[in-house]
Amino acid sequence: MLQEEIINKTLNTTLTTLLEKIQNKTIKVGVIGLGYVGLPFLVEKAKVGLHVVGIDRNEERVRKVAIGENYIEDVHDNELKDIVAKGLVTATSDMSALREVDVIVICVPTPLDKNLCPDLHYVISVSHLIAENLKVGQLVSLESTTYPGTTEEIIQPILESSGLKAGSDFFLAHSPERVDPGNKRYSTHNTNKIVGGVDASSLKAAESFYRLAIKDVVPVSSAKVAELVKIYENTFRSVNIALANEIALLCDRMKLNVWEILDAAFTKPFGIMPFFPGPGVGGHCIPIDPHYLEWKAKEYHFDMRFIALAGEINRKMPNFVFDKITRALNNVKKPLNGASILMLGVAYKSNLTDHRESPALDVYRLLKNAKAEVQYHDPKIPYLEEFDIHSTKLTDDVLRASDLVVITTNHTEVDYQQVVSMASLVLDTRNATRGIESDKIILL
Ligand code: SAJ
Repeated sequence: MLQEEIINKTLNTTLTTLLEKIQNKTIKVGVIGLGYVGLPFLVEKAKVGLHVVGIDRNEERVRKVAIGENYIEDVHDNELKDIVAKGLVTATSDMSALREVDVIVICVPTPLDKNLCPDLHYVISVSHLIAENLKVGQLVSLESTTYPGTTEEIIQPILESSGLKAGSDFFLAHSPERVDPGNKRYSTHNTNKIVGGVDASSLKAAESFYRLAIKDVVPVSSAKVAELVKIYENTFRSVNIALANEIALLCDRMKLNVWEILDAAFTKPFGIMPFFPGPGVGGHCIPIDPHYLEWKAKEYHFDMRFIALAGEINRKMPNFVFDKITRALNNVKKPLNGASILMLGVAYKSNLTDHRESPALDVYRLLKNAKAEVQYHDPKIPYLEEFDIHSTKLTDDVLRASDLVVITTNHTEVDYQQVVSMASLVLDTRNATRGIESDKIILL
């Protein structure tokens, strides 16, 4: 038999062996990173009967997962308890556990550094640890959102430093997470999933794996394509949110109600999609991911101006809110210095307990620096470690004592009618008071 045929035969054997294990669900899965992407992913895979080991360097997370104690909002407590009780889930901080699995899924953060440049140190360090434990026949899939080229240009060489070859000895793919925190309709299971491999065999292996727990899998021609698809999705949101914010800035000057304009525009039954202004853009995705693409594009001497402009507009919204607060107090002859201000909501978006990158924190900083007396109430966030402050109980007295109430997150459980009745002035940056008539309300 020719050398070529021997290689192909081995290749096919390695791939077919993995595909068979996937199809008969005897594979074991390792999920690295047990955060808002990794833990829901782990649960979905265990729910279809796969044995999954959760791996995280955070011992507290490992301890909680090992005993089935949930800490992620989008995971149902009972589901995690149930799969742990069934013996389908274990957890460890020891990366050598990777030697026992067939599929390795990377769900670690991909943040920006202080200069808005990609910070891949989590991905890189995890890739080196995987390379130390990599075995023939394993599939490695990156879920973390990143710039096109990361899987092939960064991860693949690190993994191949093990001496194993991607596409023949092991398989490598990118399948971007599409988690929408707080979304009650779309979960990991019923959100269609993009999958791209570094080669045809890797795509075949990854597609087969993802189909076990996700209804619709969308294969694309490469890992790079899959990476760009996800970044485009988030850029689409960032740019459209920025457009809504820019219209709000113009309406402020034109003394027009931006919410009335947008509500009317969204009555159009086609060719438009609702986006709204706000105090800024928070979360771990929209303010961050598009800048991964902006950075990569420069390598091709290309300026992603929409991304830069959208980021600039969205980042200046907290200052715009601060400016509105200053003007509102000035109109009632109250200096900002010493004014008692109650901020309603610090989560980055409604009905979540997550306040990472929240624009409300920027507004709080600006008010503190201006020596206002600021407190906050957020029914979902009892304590802010960044400022070592606790959420104030929302009472009529607290509302009456405030010179201004600023609504920065529109949690649905807050009684905005009561807020408007008791407060003397309300700046509403989220149109949470929609339908309430009062001259106390100032809209963004
Ligand atoms: N925001 C606005 N106006 C809008 C929409 C959002 O100001 O019209 C603000 C929100 O208040 C929040 C920020 O933008 O502070 C981001 O909100 P988001 O819902 O766009 O982003 P995430 O990070 O909660 O979740 C998103 C997913 N959201 C949706 O698709 C609705 C999706 O883009 C990704 O699947 C996910 O990030 C991710 O993981 O990339």
